[in-house]
Amino acid sequence: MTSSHSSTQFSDTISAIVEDHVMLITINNPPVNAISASVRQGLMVALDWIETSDAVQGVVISGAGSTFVAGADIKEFGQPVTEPTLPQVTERLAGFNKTIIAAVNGAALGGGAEIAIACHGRVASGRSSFGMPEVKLGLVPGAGGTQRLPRLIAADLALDMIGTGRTLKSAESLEIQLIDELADEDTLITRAKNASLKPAAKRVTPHYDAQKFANIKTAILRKSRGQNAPLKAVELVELSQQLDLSQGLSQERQIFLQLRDSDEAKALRHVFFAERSAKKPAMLEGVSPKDIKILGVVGMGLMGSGIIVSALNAGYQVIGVEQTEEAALAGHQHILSILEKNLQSGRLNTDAFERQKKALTIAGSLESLGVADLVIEAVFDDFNVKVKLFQALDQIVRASAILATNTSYLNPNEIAAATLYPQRVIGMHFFSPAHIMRLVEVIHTQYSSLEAVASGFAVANKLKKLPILSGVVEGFIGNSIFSAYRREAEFLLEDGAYPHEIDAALEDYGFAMGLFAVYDMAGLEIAWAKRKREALNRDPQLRYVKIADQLCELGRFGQKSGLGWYQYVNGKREIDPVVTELIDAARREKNITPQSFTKEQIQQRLLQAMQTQGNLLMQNKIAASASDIDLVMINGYGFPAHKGGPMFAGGMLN
Ligand code: 3H9
Repeated sequence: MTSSHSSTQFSDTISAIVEDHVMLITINNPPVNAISASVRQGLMVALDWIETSDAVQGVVISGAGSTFVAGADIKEFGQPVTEPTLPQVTERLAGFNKTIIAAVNGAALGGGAEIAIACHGRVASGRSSFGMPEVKLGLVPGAGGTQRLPRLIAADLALDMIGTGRTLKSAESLEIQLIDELADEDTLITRAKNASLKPAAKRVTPHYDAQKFANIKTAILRKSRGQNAPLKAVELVELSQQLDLSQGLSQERQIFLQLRDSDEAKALRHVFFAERSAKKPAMLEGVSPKDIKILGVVGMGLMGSGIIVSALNAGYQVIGVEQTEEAALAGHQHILSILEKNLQSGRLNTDAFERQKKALTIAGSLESLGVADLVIEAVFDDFNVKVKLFQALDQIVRASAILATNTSYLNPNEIAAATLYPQRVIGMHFFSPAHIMRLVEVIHTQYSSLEAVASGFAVANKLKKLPILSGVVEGFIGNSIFSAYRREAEFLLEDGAYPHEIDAALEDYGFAMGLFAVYDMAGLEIAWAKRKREALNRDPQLRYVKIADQLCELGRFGQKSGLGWYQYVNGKREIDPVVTELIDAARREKNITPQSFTKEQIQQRLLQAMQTQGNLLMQNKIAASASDIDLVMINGYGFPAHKGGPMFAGGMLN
């Protein structure tokens, strides 16, 4: 411990200052004040000191910078536990003989929220937020959260926070009495200091709504899809209602330690760090993006409207263009209906709603795009249509503007080559519905300038998306891996597994829905049309499964027609003997003796297909890393995050 005139340093990350008999402890561990060993040690030393000091009558704990504390240091989770542990720290805070108030200046997440609720009171600024996101890391709160939170707020509300990991803004935290006072940023510390000089308020465990608790529990269990952490979270919150605090805390510790070393937690930690590293692609190191203020979106169908809604949300001025005034008006109506829904659900307040409406201009011709800094096209996925559009834009937009194509399957190299300035052409492959799905593949063509790519990447980030860089290959990263996966699933059909068996294996693995059920839901005709276009160029030597084509020839286009890979009786999915017979006939035709497959064998073959394609994409420098591939498959194709993605699951990263 070192001491200057007024401030004391208890460890590298914990400093304190005493004023008017109150010690203000500041946790300063940039960038997010994660609770590393130095934070835990420093807090304990500070508490030792305060315990014996007559000069200190109250204590305030706050965080330096804009975060209170973002939780335990996730980087330490792979390593042996070192003392003092966080549960020891929170226990000490909770039982401390002087009043300790948390001055919550920003996000209090995980262990950060646990520190705050172990204190004897909480004063928070409008910038604060509270959450226990441990389930998203395959964990449960491990420093008292599962036991103290349901004693502080109603148990149903605690279950919702702990079981879903959702974060609450300051107003909601106040409403449910998770915090005692809301203060302006400049009076936060003073108000907390005053509170610390009063005796800690006696709390009565709040009454909770048993029916609501049961409903929340059911929803959490239904969404868990093979994940263990949410089940354990529910179990621990239930225990908080049955055991005394110390028994509950010891159960929590035991379960936390088991989960911490589980495959699920390792996989989700991988995803956490994969997302952070995807934000800083090596290819764009040191490259500054252009300043993009006005976005143009051509095509206001489902995809274009979704992109426009995201762009309005991010604060851009947006010009939406359709071919005719009529189509533009229809697109406008659709966008307004999404904004209105957001207003009704409270996602937008009235000011933001009005601002977003004003930020959108609609036009029935391209001329208005002369002022746009970036134009994203979301028109019909046809080469000639897109090239004609980009050539027209070449005559309208400024030379400095960037043109992005949202194509899924066309070759952006060829689109770029047909334009005046190929270096300004990139791909921005959004996923539908674009205002909801996070993934955006940002495509660098062979001509794209790094500045153009960096600009597309920065815009996607500003839209609060997850941009992943991809080189040019058919289907980019996602659809190219998805094709390999789909192809293997169809081989499996011929080799002996039926659609419902493959779907059951996928759902067992953690997918929300099996592949064939998803096909039926999305409709089979678009992929059929694509296969027909490609038929002429198909290598006859390659194995081709024609069952999907035969289904379409029979008019079985999926759920909407009541028939697809399954039959739908009163909306319920059922095995269809007609499909079974088609599959059996395909096997006979190729002289394949069907084998029987276990769930694990099916899962293994499908994973292997994804991994092989993933490795190829890395060798060909289409994907920058295995973790980027994992993020694409998790965020665009429903791969279960708690398995870490296909590359992680295949041991390519651990
Ligand atoms: C826990 O608390 C368990 C306890 O219950 C029990 C223990 C016994 N640790 O996201 P960003 C890094 S589990 C280590 O890009 P933003 C991150 O890697 C924990 N590092 O910024 C990145 O580093 P780099 C429960 C962390 O502004 C940098 O900080 N808590 C941690 O978009 C910036 O992060 C959580 O799950 C951490 N806990 O978002 C909260 N957090 O620059 C996890 C961040 O080297 N964190 N880093 O790439 C978050 O949700 C966001 O980071 C936050 C800021 C909202 C705080």
